[in-house]
Amino acid sequence: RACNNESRGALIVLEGLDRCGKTSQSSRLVSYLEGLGHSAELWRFPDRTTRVGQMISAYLLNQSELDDRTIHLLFSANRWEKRSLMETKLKAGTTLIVDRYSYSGVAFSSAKGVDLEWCKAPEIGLLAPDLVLYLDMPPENAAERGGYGNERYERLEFQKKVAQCYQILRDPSWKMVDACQPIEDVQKQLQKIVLDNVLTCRKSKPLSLLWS
Ligand code: NYM
Repeated sequence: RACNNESRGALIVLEGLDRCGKTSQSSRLVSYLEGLGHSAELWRFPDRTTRVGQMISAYLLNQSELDDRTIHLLFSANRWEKRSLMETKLKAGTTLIVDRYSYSGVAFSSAKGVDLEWCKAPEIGLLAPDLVLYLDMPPENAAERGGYGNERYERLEFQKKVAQCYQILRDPSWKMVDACQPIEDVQKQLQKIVLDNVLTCRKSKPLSLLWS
């Protein structure tokens, strides 16, 4: 019933620090929506499967060095290369649950000291999410969760800066969810917010563009 002529899919983004639970919550949300008969897909950025994504992956694994602005533009290009498919899917009625998006792009690069407005510029014109869910967790707690792997950025001091940058980007429409709660409780809260959003994403509510 979700895929009738009246409805389009919702663009729903999960954001937060590394290790806050975004990835497992995102895949649970997709299962939840599918269980209710909605068409839904799990997307993530960076999408490491493309050629740009492979360059990003090598950088994150410390197998290559790139200037801060260069890697920023690659992350952005990785979103641009998926933009038209994203629009097609949404218009066809599929809801996209997206694990990280432009806000990660701006927060992580500006945490390195790159100017915030400069960071936003290449994101202008990408599809704006219908809903941003921020999984809120103090950097110290995130760091304790199974520890960090070996990827770039997985250091407590840097994550504290990223948290500050997210605070600057945050706007009143973001839904903040306390990610320190048990995983089932976080999921229940997310499910309610997401379902409400999916049900209101009619075609009469057009897609908008970043940054609005
Ligand atoms: N990251 C992610 C960025 O620096 N810029 C971006 O635009 C995006 C989407 O990549 N530490 C960072 C955040 C993460 C890392 O993400 C890889 P993940 O979710 O661990 O694959």
